[in-house]
Amino acid sequence: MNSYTDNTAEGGTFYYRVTASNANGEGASSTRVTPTTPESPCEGAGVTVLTDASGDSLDGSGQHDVLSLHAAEPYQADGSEKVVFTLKMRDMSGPLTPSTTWRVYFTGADAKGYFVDMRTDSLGAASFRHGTYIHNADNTQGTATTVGNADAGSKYDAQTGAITLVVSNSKIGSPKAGDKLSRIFVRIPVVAVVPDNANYASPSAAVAYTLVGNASCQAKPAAPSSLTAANGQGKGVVELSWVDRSDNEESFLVERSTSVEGGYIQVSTVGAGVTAYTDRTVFRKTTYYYRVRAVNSSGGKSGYSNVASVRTR
Ligand SMILES: [Ca+2]
Ligand SMILES: [Ca+2]
Repeated sequence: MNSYTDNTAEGGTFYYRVTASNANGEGASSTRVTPTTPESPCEGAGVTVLTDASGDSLDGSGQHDVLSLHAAEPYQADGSEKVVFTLKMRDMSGPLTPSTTWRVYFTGADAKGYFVDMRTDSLGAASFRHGTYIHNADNTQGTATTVGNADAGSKYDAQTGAITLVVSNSKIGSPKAGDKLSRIFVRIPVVAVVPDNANYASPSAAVAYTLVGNASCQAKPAAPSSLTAANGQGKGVVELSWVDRSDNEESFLVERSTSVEGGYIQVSTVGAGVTAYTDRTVFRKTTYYYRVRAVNSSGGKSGYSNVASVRTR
C-alpha cells in the first residue's frame, strides 16, 4: 500500500506522517506533510476572492490592512439564500478605530453596484449594513447609499482578524446559482485619520465570485440502514423495507443486481420518508441483491445501505 484517503478531516490544519512497522518494531517516520484543503464555497471562510499584501495600510494600522477576502454560501436550513463575505484583516485586536468603514463593493448579476460593510461610529461601536453603489467608470470612488442592516451573523473577531459580513441575496439583486458577482473590491476609509483609502484592493473586472446556490451546499443525506428483502405474496414479488435515517432526502434510490459484487442497476425511486418498496419485476427462482441510498434535492447522494438478498420462489 502506498496511498490512503482520510475521510475524517473536516476543516482545520492537519499534519500527516507515515511509518512502516513489522514484528520487530516501527521504522523511521516519513517527512511531515501538510495537505492543502480544497476551498469550498459551502464551508468555513469559503473561496478566496482576492488577496492583498500585508503591511501596506497607509496609516500603518493592522485594523486597516486587508489581507484577503473570501466568499461563501453556507447552507441555510430555512432555504434562504445568503452570501457570507469574510474579510481578513492583519490585526483587529484592541478597540476598533472610530468612524471607520470596512466595506466590500461589488457588481451584482443585475449589473447594479452593491456594498456590505462593518462600520464604527465616532465612539467605535460597530454596526453592519448593506446598500447600493454607483461605480464611477474610471474606478475613482463612486456613490454609496446605505439601504439597511446586513444579516444576523455579521460580526468581527479580534482574535482572528476576521470580519464576517452576511447578506441575503434578496438585498443584492437576488442573484441565483451560476450568477456572478463581479468587480469585487474592498476599501477601508477612515474619517479624520486618513481621508480615504486607508487600504485599497483595486477594483478589477477579473475579481469575481460565481454563486453555487444554497441547495448545492446542503449536506449529503445519511445512509438508510437495516435493509431487508423477502418474498412477498404470490410468486415473482420481493418486498423490501429499510430504516430512514436522513432528514433531508428528496427520494430513495433502489438498486438491484444478481451479483453481490456489482452490476447494480436502479430499479426504482421512492419519495422522502418512504421505507418500503415492492419489486414485481423479478424472475422466479433467482437470487437478487438489493441496496438503497438516499438523495437530496441537489443530487447529493448518501452512502449505500447494507446489501440484502432474497431467492425468489
Ligand atoms: Ca493589505
Ligand atoms: Ca427521512
